[in-house]
Amino acid sequence: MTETIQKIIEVIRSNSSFLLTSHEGPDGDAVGSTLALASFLRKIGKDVTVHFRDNVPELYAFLPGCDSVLPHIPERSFDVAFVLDIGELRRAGAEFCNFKQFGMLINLDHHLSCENFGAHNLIDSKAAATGVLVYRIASAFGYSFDLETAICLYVAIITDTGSFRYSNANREAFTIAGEMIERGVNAWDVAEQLYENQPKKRLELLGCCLPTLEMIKGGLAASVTVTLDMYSATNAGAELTDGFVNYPRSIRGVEVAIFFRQLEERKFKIGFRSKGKVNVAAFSAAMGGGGHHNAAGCTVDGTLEEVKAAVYKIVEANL
Ligand SMILES: [Mn+2]
Repeated sequence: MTETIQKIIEVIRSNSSFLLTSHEGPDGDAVGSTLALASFLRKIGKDVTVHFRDNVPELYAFLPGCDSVLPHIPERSFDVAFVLDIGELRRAGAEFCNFKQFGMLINLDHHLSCENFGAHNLIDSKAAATGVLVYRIASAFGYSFDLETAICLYVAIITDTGSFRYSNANREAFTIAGEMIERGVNAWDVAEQLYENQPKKRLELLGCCLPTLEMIKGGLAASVTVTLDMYSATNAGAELTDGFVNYPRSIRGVEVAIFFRQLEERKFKIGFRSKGKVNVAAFSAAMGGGGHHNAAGCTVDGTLEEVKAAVYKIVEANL
């Protein structure tokens, strides 16, 4: 057990109320790791409040504890706040960042670049998911994993490893997943919830998105775009665009896929995905963003033409 895990366990043992949060636009690891920690802490008798700036995507609504997530932090104090999977504290949202009613902040993360904003920072970029860090803590605590906690941890790992396909799918990820199966998680039930349960309008939105495919640098990179007009045309929202970037990445010869997602008239969220040879965290860092070797992102102001030109320039120069 590392010293940091030892210290975090001491903090858990000696305190009773906990506030947990993760990043805006929560993904499977954000939701899964936070709800796994919430489930573990509740089972050992702690008072736990979970706050996310944004709604939990419908896709993860089946996760135990999802209905207890609060859009606003209650007016009270907490002994300890945990921030999970976040990279930068500001991604927790203004409400959490302005909230000061807790005695200590603990940071659990696996991003390549993560600020050391906590009193304790358990940061390991080799961990496949932040859920892995929650597992290490609960496991070192001596916790016997129950089914609810197990489902949350399994989802954190399966989503952040792309169903065990990405290079971060290491032995520890498989071992923990295997243990969670032993605790009663049914792999097909989870896969069915995550991948065989799409609303029809997601496919309609994908139908608008795919014709925007552009090849860059002789086919080494490829991009697709989703605009606000496409949302109105299909009555679909941004939460349904998860995974769209995998289509350009799936093309033979493409090393880097780029997803332009319009946030406002003159504001785009840019997602980069790599097949592994290229570190796309460097691309997003050049544009003020962050992320991992294989998955990174940033937000850029401008028209689609301006944003594409700026991004393509960086990709052309660095690929
Ligand atoms: Mn993660």
